[in-house]
Amino acid sequence: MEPEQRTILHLDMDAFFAQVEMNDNPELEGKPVIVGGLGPRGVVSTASYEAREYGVHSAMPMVEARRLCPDAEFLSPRGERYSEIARTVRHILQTYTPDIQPVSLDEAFLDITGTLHKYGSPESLGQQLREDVRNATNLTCSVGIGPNKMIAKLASEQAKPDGLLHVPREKRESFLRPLPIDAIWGVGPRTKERMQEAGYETIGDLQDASLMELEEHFGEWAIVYKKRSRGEDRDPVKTRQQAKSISNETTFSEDIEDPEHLEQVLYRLAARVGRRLREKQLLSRTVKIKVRRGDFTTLTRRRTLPEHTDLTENIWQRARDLFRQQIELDDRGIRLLGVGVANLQEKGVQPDLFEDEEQSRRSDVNQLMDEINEEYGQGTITRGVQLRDSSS
Ligand code: TTP
Ligand code: MG
Repeated sequence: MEPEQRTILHLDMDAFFAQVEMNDNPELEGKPVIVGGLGPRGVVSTASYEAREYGVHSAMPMVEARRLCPDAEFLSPRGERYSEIARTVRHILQTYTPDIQPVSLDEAFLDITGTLHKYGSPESLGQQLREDVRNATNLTCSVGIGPNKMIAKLASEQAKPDGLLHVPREKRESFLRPLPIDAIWGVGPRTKERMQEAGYETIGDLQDASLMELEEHFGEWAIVYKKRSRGEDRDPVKTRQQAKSISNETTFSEDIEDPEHLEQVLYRLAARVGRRLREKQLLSRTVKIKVRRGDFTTLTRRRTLPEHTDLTENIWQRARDLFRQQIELDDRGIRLLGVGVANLQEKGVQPDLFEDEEQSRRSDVNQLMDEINEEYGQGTITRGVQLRDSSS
């Protein structure tokens, strides 16, 4: 479906783990319930709305939750049970549309563009769905509906708990206007800080800024923020099949500490991933690295790109940035390195808004390298500049 005509629904269960526990054990009804790791280093998975009033929230250390709300019920998670209920919910979703993108156990996007007519309005479809979920599980959920995934998700957040909010296409700008800048997808804590330093607090501030002004602060990302602030998001609902990722990793025969050596390996992995992307005619927007240390501690870090790409150069640059900025090398050495891409879409689905001369030049070089490597064997040619920092 064309992005201009889509209707997207986002469903998210309310205080999922806690609600399941309360539903399975009526004695917990009305009490603050906190589910999570109960050991000394445990963290909160979720807190019931009663417990949230004491300031308890997901990812908080359990010791702190105990301090804030000592009289709560503290429970360790029952993963099997939550998955069982998640499956029930998934089955209900499938009676509405096959175009479902599960995001986590308790959350999914649905492209309801094609089924809307059966229900009369987005609201009545959403209410029917909430009722079906309620009848099958005895649990409440919240639903957001909008012209794209970003709006739908923000709408379901505002509808919580046990609510529904529909933001029609023509209302999206006014809906976004009062929200804080980090409601925009891709604006994390660090970008938020930078935006605030530049004087932008709300999405409305970004709506009012000129593109040129934004470019001064955010470079290539300005256009992305501008579009997002207006409520534009062309990312389609991706079924599990389409959401697949591509990755390559390598384990060393002995642990490596030398950063330059590691970056060379990182480059080769990025090049292999880029080649596989191009073979499959796919573009990616998320680059991931995986690092396993000598003591088997494993870290993964990911970053989203401003544009879809299949270029080795772009994948490599992000992978290297992640490696340099987020991985601290120490005497444990590195045992395994991996590079991957996710958030894939087929080439040609989206007109490339970000195509420019530099990009097409790189594209030519990549294609040439693929051809040469195909003819003469992998690794025949790699970029001479591969380890030079071309972003600075
Ligand atoms: P969320 O949907 O983020 O949270 P929630 O359902 O508990 O509450 P809300 O009403 O705000 O949607 O996450 C769903 C479940 O995933 C949650 O119940 C527990 C689990 N979870 C974790 O284990 N760790 C986390 O950090 C988060 C955010 C969630
Ligand atoms: Mg939830």
